[in-house]
Amino acid sequence: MKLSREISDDGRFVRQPNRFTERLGPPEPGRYRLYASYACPWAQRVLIVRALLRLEDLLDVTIVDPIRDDKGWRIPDGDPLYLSELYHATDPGYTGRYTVPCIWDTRDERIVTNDFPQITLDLETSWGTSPDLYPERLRPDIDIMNDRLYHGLNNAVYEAGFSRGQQAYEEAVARVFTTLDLLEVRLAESEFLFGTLTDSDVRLYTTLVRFDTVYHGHFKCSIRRLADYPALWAYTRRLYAIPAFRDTTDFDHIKRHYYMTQTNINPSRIVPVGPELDWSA
Ligand SMILES: N[C@@H](CCC(=O)N[C@@H](CS)C(=O)NCC(=O)O)C(=O)O
Repeated sequence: MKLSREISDDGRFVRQPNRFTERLGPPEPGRYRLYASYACPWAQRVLIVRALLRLEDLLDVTIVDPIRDDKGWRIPDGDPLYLSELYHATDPGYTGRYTVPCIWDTRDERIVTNDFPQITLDLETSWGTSPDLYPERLRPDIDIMNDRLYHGLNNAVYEAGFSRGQQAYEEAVARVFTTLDLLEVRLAESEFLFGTLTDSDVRLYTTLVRFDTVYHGHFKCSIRRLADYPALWAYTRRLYAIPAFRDTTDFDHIKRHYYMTQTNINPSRIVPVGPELDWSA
């Protein structure tokens, strides 16, 4: 893992920029392939949107092995065997981390995008619009919400977990719980963030569903559990009941990935047995 390059002098985790940021053109059956991991919250967003919009026939998918080795994500029985090969085929000089999600163009043999915040928006606006996950009238509000979710929660849990300084860690954790406290108030009064299911709910879900299982322990976001927030816990289980969310949530991949791959945080690679959570309740 080349993560050390993304640690600032004061121990903060500063995520690398996304290297491939081309916008997705219109769908062409058989042309594009999504590389994703069930473990990864950024990749699960795309898997959920693909399922909600019923894009299975338009966007092929390859799920990588949950445990990364020193060559990065491995593709079970794949040709190529490693995701890195796609990155180098696209940019021979690429030196960053080889990340999911990314979309491979099988015709031109190159990665079109690994720009995870834009991928779902492109699918929602030009690949499938039913249900409308990015309604025109809500777009400014969704954009603001997504930005808050990213800095306050989606990325903040990583900033807490990957930080190498006490102060950096504490600052990130404080941000995580301030955000959860605010969301608890909002979701006590509303079924979804905007009354109707949108892109923002997808982004919030993929962090919440991992919270008690990996972020609470492994990333030390442990002031409270998700289960201690009645409205957020009910909201997450409500989304889990939707097949597109449930069928793309794989706790075995999630646990094995975080605990066995991020060995700087968990050198023993032991995967905890708990927590016991009743997702069907
Ligand atoms: N593209 C973003 C976010 C996507 C991302 O971080 N994906 C993770 C999995 S959750 C990944 O593929 N990591 C590969 C690595 O760290 O080597 C980034 O460059 O940081």
